[in-house]
Amino acid sequence: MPVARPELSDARVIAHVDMDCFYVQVEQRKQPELRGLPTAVVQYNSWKGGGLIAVSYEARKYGVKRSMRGDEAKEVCPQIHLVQVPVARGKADLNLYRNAGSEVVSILARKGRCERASIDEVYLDLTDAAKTMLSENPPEMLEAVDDEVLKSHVLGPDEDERKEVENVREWFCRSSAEHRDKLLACGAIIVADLRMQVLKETQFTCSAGIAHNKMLAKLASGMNKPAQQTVVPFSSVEGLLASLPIKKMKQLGGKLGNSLQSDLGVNTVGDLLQFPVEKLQERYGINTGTWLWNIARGISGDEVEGRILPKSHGCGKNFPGPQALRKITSVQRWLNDLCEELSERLQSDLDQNKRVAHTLTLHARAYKSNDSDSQRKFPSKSCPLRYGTAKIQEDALKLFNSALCDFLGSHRGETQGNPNSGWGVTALSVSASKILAAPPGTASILRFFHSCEPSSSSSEQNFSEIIPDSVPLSPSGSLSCSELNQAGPQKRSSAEETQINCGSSTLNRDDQKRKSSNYKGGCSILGYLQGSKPSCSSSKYEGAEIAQEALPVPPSEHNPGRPLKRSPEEENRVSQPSLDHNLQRREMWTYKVDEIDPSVIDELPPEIQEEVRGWLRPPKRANPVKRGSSITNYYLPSRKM
Ligand code: TTP
Repeated sequence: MPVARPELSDARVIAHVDMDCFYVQVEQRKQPELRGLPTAVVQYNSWKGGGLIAVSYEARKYGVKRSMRGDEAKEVCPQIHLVQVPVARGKADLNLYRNAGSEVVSILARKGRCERASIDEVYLDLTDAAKTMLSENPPEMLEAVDDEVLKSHVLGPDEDERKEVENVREWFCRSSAEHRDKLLACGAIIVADLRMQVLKETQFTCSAGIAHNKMLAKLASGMNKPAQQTVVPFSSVEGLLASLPIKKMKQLGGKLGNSLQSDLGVNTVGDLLQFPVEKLQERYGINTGTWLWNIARGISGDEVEGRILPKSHGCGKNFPGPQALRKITSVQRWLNDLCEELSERLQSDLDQNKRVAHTLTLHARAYKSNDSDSQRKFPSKSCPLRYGTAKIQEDALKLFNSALCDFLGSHRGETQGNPNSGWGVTALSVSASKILAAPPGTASILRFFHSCEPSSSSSEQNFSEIIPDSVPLSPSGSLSCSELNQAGPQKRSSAEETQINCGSSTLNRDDQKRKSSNYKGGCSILGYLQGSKPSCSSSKYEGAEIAQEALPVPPSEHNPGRPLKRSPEEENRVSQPSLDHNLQRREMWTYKVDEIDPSVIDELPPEIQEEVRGWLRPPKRANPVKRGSSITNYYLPSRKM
């Protein structure tokens, strides 16, 4: 639902930058021989050569469109080069394009607040940079204006201005211009420069819109493509909106736009001007009514959010027609693949950006084969996200089972005996959201355990306890799942919360125990590392025991690949917990203490640093361990995990 926000100031300078035929450009950079040739990127499947998802401007001249199949594109443009999207785990692998988008964002973010709006679009708030330029180096004082600036399109100056301005150079350099237009001119000069930097550093072209708010900037960026920019002076807003078809406006492409057309006879955004705000509010509610009244006047107070990283991560796949999944085992297989990819992306987000996601959501599209009520939506379900591929897979399957129960509704009885009958899944996706900065030390702890654990699953187990749950246990003690409105914010009301308690999908007591033993500020590191143990132990002995379990000594000449073997006396001591026993365990924990990278400890929360340092005080040892042979190697960043 659109949100009505008053315009903060009409002297803001906002740019929307959109890459040109982005996937094609990424592929052309990989294969430079394709540059300048009609090219399209195809999401391959065997039906008619797969679907086109990006089309070069050269191919568009021949009438090739994104909606076409590969075979159709060949018919209208026989010389077209079709490049397939890379495939991993049986589905499109978009990492290449995501990373290319990140390269661009890092350049565009140099001049102001930057919001990554999609894989290839960015909003910039250049107000401060434009103000600085206007005060220090105003365009009217420039001896030469860059060619890229002069290629800008300045939207329809009104009659008075037209007399005054004969060409783009004059528009940029007018000393008589209004202050807000002078700021826009500075913004456009900055954007032209940024676009040149993007081209030089990445070989990609992009187009941009420069205006006083996000809505107008976005409208303008698509007006002149490829590799051009369009400026919307204040005086041209009314003219721009007067002829803009209502469906072209973001958020008016669907039901709301249909209603405006059929119920109010509104065809262009400008047509909305005739309706008083009360009438629009009465018909569409206070918020939407106010928003409609605002957009008719080019008013939009949305701010550029300072966010260059994605808000969520998602992996999905469609299973059209005969490919629909009809068995739990097939769903599980695909879910496992999707969760594996999601887990990898969460891991690299944590490593690179020190961020953790807190909510796991499952979405699907499905049908019931023997039900006339085929409109029923497959509910989306979410739960707190536990890190580690196996845990994400396990939770995603539980969410699916729970959603399937709800979806089947009254048919549940019939299908419970055979959950593999009577339904088909045509799309499946998992996403991770509510991404926040990781608590200090999280990444180090994870690296620490990943480095030392021979099997990733046990390290994942430990790490999963580090993530605070986003949803508390429900009063009954079972883990809550909530249905999410896919389009809206992930706000959870108690009414929305539904427990997973459907047959095999009920989360087990181990899950509950883990939830209740999460780290609470001030507890020991044990709370971070071992959710199934008492979370707030004050005993270093227990700490040593856990550390020992969590840190198998890596193979070395002192320990050739198997646990330390105890002597008979040691065995005796182990059978009776005693001070000696503690020391023995402590000895095992401190076995390679002098080789532990202190920076790992520095990153832990202060309240547990002291405790850990207590464990790590180097004991006097008769036989120092040979350096380079053991845990040090496991910590080295260059070590391949
Ligand atoms: P767009 O920005 O919509 O389009 P584009 O960059 O290919 O072309 P234009 O110059 O007209 O902006 O999409 C960006 C990329 O996202 C696009 O290159 C491919 C991908 N994409 C899909 O995979 N599926 C889709 O349905 C759309 C619209 C885009």
